[in-house]
Amino acid sequence: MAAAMKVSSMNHDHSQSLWTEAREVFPGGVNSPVRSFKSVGGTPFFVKEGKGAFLIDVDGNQYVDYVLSWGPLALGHACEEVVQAVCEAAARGFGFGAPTEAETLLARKIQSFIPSLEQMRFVSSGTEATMSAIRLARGYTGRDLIIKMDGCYHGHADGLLAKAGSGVATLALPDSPGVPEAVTASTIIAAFNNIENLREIFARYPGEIAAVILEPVAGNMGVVPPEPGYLEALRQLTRSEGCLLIFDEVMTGFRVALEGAQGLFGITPDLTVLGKVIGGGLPVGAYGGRKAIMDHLAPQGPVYQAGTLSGNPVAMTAGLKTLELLGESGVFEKMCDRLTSLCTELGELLKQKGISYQQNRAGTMACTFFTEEPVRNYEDAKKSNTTFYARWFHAMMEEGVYWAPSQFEAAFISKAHDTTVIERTLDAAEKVLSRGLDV
Ligand code: HOZ
Repeated sequence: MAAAMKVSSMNHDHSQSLWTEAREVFPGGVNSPVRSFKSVGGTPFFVKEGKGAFLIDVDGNQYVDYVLSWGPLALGHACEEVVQAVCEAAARGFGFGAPTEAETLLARKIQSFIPSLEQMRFVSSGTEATMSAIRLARGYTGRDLIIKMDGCYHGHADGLLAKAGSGVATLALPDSPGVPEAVTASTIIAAFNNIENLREIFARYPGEIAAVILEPVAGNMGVVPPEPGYLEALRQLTRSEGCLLIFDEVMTGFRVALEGAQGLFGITPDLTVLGKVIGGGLPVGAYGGRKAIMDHLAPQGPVYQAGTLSGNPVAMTAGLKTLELLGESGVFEKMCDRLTSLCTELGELLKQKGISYQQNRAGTMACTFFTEEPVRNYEDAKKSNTTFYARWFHAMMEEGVYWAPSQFEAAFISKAHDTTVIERTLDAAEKVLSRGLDV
């Protein structure tokens, strides 16, 4: 694919040389697979800094950033108030491996938006949080099996790497080698947005399912919202089967609504997993839910989980300041409005050019699929034209707009994406589409 790419009019010399060196020290040149541009071709740029809605690479090229560190930067890059709060916290010490008030302050802030987390536990990543939530669900119910949805991604813990989205979908990998069959044998795959499929699975394994885990709005097969009634039926079914419902809101938390997908759709899960925005760009994950369930966690109960960096005070501070600013009156609504108008106008431009597309959006995350049919699940998402997506991605990057380097990821907006930034994005799209892209 890289060979078919138009030669860039931007200078990328410095990025090129850093890439050459990075490939010597890191497998595939990166520390997380989707960053490698493998599915869209070409060489990733190396970032020098981020400012508001923009990324600046080491060659001085500027991009409107719709990746935003894969979601966490809801206020944009290097938001002054967050930087200041983080510097003050860092000056007091980087971490102590002992309790600090910052943990409780962030927990209380999260509860003020998402009250179903009666108790929570902070960890350092979304992967760690989902993995721990699953262990807790098994420990609580005394059952082993879990159900996950085809194309949902819950981090790279062994048992959750079956039919996963995100990088696994981007690279079209089969289930990962290195994961023992005995582990994935405890994971049952269901189709997203298909309640009948779930009923069949429950009928096959009565009394054996510990939990159903899903992204309530899928974000790692591109963005795919739940069909009306799906989450309600899922809630009812899991309750009647005596198993836990786990919402992985690592992506949707503080993205589809301040109250998360659970607030938006009015469905209360038993456990919730959070990450990304709650760390404001620093590494934080969390899982939590009803006290009666959380009480099973050590040291209160027997289910073990621990972490040297858990609740790190600098990361807690970044998350707290981010949530405080994001929760200010009108901020989130404005972000949603701007993304809606970007999607609408972008849709108009694509329509004018006769390009088939589907646009899925939820709050401050969205995804354009290049396909004629609605995208309701991973099977649908896989039908979209990924070759065209790669062309679109590169052409837009040439015009200074950076979407995710994969069809199977979301685009995010931040508070810093003002109307000028949106117009700049639309101008870039107009130029790219007028020049023409082969479908
Ligand atoms: N799984 C992340 C996106 N959904 C990738 C994060 C990264 O590569 O930084």
